[in-house]
Amino acid sequence: MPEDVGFTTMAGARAEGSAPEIGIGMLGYAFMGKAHSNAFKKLPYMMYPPLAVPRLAAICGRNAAATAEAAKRYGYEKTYSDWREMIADPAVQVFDNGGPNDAHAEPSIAAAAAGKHVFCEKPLARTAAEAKSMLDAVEKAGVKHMVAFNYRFVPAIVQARKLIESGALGRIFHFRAVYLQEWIIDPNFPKIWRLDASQAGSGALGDLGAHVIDLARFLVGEPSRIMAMTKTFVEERPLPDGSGKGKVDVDDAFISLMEFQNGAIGTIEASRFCHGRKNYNSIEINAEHGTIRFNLERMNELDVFWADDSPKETRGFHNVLVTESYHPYWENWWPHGHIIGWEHTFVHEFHHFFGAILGKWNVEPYGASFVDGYRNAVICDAILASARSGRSVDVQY
Ligand code: SOE
Repeated sequence: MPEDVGFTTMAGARAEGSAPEIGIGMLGYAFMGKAHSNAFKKLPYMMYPPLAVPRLAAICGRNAAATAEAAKRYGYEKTYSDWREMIADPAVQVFDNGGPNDAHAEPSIAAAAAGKHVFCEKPLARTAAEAKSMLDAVEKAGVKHMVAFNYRFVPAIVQARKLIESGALGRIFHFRAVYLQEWIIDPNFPKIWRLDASQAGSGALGDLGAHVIDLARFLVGEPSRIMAMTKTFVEERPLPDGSGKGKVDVDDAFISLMEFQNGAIGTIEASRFCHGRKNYNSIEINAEHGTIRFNLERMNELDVFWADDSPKETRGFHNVLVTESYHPYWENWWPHGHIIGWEHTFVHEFHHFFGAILGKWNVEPYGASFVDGYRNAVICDAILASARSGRSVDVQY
């Protein structure tokens, strides 16, 4: 069994000798297809020498012309329009599911049964039951599995985790997180798949809320109880094919109270109706010895307040630029202050997954496995149940 190495060991791991190739079968060519492909190409020369070299074996998509264009753009060797054929390709060792939420379960389950390691975008599934079927499949197949909760791989978030793990912050009292965007306030924005429950499962909850739920579990621990409300501000939208209007059956926003097994309490929320908030994933943790605060729109910074800071006359929040060579992952990048971006979290994430595939470490606790994806889905289901009943709901995995 691989050892549970610390984040520093894992982040600094490098190939001894020539690194093996790992064949990638990419499902999807849109936003996540672009983010993942970019990371596959950058990884070998930035996490250098790489543990493994991703071979862009195949990319699959329903639209043959768009898939062919993506293959040319990123350098995939083959294209498929049927994921079943791509999964059968012996050149594919890793099935990377970057498709919409309703395309997560069936292809990932089939890929696991075919002996492929599976990397799946978040949220893992539309419901906890669907997520559980995916977890059962990968565990039965004995393949490695990971969910793309990429914010676990922001250096500032890793640093926050290390501060908590070391005990420096002490007992945690509060977790407070918001993930706010502004892109569907216009009622004429069409009812795309992210606004359709049959395709997405939920709205802001599964798309943005899943991220803050994962960070709550990654930094604080397991929730024990939640109490939530959801809201759909625009209840009808134009259909993408211009054939009329459709009812919006997902949340535009949610707010939830959270109680954790370790006694901490918190609030989380997500909305796509916040003018001026572009990709505002902001968290704050208040603890026994201090407070930490992070904002994705300033992702290289971590604000830290130490209760015992001295002299007390100058006690205040420190704004730490998390870009020193001793900060997580920074030995791979640039001199301090030369900041990195959202795209680089995917490079770190695949470095982590490849190390797990090579047996150097486990996906957990620093990466999110399908167990984390399933637990996340249970919490999302509990939030929707609480919003429907108006009562608190215990979180039971
Ligand atoms: C859209 O809301 C989105 O792309 C999410 O799907 C991603 O997970 C998030 O990282 C950025 O916003």
